[in-house]
Amino acid sequence: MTQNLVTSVPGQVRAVSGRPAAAATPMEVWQGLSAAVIDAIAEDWYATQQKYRAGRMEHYFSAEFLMGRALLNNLTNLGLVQEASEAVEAFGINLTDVLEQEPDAALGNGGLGRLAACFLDSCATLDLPVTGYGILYRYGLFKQLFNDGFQTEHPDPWMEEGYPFVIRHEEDQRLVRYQDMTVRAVPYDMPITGYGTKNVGTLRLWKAEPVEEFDYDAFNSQRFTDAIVERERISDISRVLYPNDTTYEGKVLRVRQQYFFCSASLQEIVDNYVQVHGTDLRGFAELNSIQLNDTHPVLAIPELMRLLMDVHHLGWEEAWSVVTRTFAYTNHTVLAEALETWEISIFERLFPRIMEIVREIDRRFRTEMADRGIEQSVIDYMAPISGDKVRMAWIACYASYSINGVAALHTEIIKRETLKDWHAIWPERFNNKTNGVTPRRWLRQCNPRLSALLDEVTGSDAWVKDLSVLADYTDAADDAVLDRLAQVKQANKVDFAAWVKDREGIEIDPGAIFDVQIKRLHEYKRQLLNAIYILDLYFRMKDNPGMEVPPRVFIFGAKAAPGYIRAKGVIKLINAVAELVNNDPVVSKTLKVVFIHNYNVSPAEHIIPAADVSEQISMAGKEASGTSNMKFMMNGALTLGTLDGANVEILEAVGHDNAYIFGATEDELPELRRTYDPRAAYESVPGLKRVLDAFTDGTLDDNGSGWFADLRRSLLEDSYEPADVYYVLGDFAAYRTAKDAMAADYADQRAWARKAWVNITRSGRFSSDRTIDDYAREVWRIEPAPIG
Ligand code: GLG
Repeated sequence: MTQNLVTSVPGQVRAVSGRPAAAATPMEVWQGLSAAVIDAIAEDWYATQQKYRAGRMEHYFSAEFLMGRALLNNLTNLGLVQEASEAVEAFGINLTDVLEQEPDAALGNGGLGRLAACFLDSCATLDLPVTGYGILYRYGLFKQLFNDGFQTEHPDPWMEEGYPFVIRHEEDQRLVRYQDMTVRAVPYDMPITGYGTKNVGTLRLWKAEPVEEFDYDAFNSQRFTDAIVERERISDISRVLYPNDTTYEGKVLRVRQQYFFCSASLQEIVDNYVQVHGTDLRGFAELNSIQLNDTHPVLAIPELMRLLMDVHHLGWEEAWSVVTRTFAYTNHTVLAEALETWEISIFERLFPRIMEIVREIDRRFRTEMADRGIEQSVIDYMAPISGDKVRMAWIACYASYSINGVAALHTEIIKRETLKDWHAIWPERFNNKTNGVTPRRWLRQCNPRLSALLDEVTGSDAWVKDLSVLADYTDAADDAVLDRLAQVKQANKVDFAAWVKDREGIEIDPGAIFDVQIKRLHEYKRQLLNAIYILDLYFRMKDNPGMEVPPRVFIFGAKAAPGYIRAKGVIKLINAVAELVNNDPVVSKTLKVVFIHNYNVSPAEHIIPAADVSEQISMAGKEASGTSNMKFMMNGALTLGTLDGANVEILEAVGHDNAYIFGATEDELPELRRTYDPRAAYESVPGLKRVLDAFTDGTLDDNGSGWFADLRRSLLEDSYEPADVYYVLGDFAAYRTAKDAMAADYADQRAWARKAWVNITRSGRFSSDRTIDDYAREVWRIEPAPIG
């Protein structure tokens, strides 16, 4: 590092604001401080890129990177928090206020996008030669507001005021050609600092721009609009992130987006290979591997074929041999609607050459399978093309050398069901990589009090780079440490209560149990089950005013895809329950319901350190992994969950005494479902009838939308799908028992703190450093390349 921040920041602030640092706005100070951070890492960043280019590299292709804020993360990683604080205090502003100026880079929907961000952090920290590639969306995930309890969506122009953490590299631009347009792809690079290392990794995000600024002739002949329209059509490609977590729409534009970043990234990777290693592309796969984060980047497979054959003149077999040793595919969900398929007509229209290659892949696939003696019906099912559709997941499975799920149970399910035909033929391609989260952002940075306690108990900050060391301290906690842990949680809850008051206008009691469910709103995640519990508890308290109920705050955060009406119905319902509970003069003394609007990475950093209970209640078999479950565990919240996704492994790590597990298991469900009658549950499980009737009897107001009646019907009546597909009523009784018991256990603060401590110290295997180490050794075959 060339300079100290205290000396460099004032100049940067002056350069950004055009006035003395002391006269600058907090936003300008944020800009200046951020620029000073870039200045501090520039040499190392360049050196890292040069070093990585020379050897074997991994490229992480993802349509989403849910990065959140960058400044504090970088200061934390570089050990510059204190220095930055002094630097800005010198002209009379405190660091917290500066940090609050930063918009979230919300270039992702949920788990999949945030996982990509955690992975980049781990790759940088482990000095691994990995680069992320994606799209520089001008608008990130929509901003959520509530209007009468209904979700409304608003644009998120996150970099409109300037964003110092992406740097435009005009010189590295590429042309991406479609049948109907040619587009300039201009890369913007974001530095990815690691903790306690000089290496700085890169996330390269492509922006779509017209090849020419605008049509000057059209403009000159007064056709102003014509000149602008074409320009805008091109800018559309990187304009918005699709706001669907697991289902998809807006087809042509979405396919354009996917091809856009795949083509630009591959052109660059291939050119780099030629520059460094020469023109014989047959060696490409020895030096490059590409991870496909779900099916969104699968167009990279035919695109690499095209580049190798049409530009670099390899024959089909040679090119196919390179391609099938280059790609690895991660599946993130078993929900059928997320396995992308696209109309052939879209491909024909956008890129006929790519379609021609897909057809040839399909033809050869069919021949190869027939030679293997596979039955025709199975071949038809597995083939890349079926009917008028191209099946992206099937192309990925055919062309990839590695196929992985994201938690042990999920990988078993894809082997057994979702991708069973591929597993039957190529079992060796399948492997599990249980997800992880970065302990830098999700512990070190968001929970300074707990971090300080861990430093003290373990005698150093080594856990930040190797979270597994905490396991040695599970038994090291005496009562004094446990009491300290309880104090840390309490102090975090006090901070959080103030944050909630400020942001949502609701008073909550820091002495209450903070019970939290934060994740995308989806039926399978069963926020509805949680709402039903709250409503039932409300009625139980109304019936029985003397009932001993530990004070609780139920906290939600969730966005629903704008077109997913039933999910929006659940949001409205939870807000209506909040209305009812929070305004009841008696019940509200004990219970509060808070729906945090616009849930995102930054709110999560406030919520998670303050949580006592982590709700992970998806129907077993549906949540591929979950990652908030890991963040909560690391911060000492106890899991209330089903045996789904990574919850299974969390339970393995902490034991039954330190988690609250309930509900039907994945292997029990098929049998249970055969005879399941939700109406019988409604009639016979005490309390259920009253709760479901309250949806429609005037107790809760859906403002005439009819949405609550729809929710009730979805649980009780067969329509186009069977009633209660997600087994909400089936699991309700077990959920209530577990949740009541959990709340009662909270009274013994020391016993609770001990459980929390076990969770924290056993969270090592859920660090994304462990996940990335597994990928690096078993899939990517790359080595650390420290710059010194
Ligand atoms: C998915 C799944 C989550 C998973 C995440 C990251 O729904 O269970 O944790 O990816 O692998 N589509 C997703 O967001």
